Amino acid sequence: MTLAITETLRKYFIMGSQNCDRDPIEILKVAAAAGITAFQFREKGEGSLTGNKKLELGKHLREICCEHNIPFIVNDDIELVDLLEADGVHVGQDDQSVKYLRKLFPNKIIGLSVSNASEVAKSPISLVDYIGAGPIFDTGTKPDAKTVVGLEWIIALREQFPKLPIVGIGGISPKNAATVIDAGADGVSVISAITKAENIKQAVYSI
Ligand code: TZP
Ligand code: MG
Repeated sequence: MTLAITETLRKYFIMGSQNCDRDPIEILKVAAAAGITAFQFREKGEGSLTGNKKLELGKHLREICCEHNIPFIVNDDIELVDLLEADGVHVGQDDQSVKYLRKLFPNKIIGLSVSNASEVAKSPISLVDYIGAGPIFDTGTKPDAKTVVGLEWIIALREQFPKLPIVGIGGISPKNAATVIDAGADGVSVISAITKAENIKQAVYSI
């Protein structure tokens, strides 16, 4: 059974090996069994794998998502989208244009990060399946994260786009996840709340 995109976004786990001090394959297995609704392979930044090692890890993670019927989304790397037969791709403002991606992947999930009103103004919102809004809270995971935008950003986006699937990102944890949903997001995307959790199963339940 395929979930609607808004349901898919509800517990959206993002991870690359650089985020893990345990085996990423084991982390994803536990998170998938515990009920994440989507996964993004984001192998980038300091300490990340490249080339064949990146591809090999991606294959393992993709397989786990297949077994659990969880959409597998690739961050940025268009070549990997094809090689891993991903369900979708997520890009930021400075990556491949959404127009180009939509031509390339007419039927895949396309997600776009937006952090402020001027980014929204220059983005072809009608061509994306969802937007990632943030950073909502302080995050130690992304050194070059943009200015923290707070829950106000979710509220503003929801007002402007009543029907657009929105997922919050940045500093989201079991402690504050509900506030992101209450502000109008369809879901939360998290990295460290799961990769660094003592009890991954519990973390997935509580976001
Ligand atoms: N984009 C904006 S904040 C962020 C990304 C990829 C990092 C989110 O990581 P965490 O650990 O959930 O704060
Ligand atoms: Mg990017």
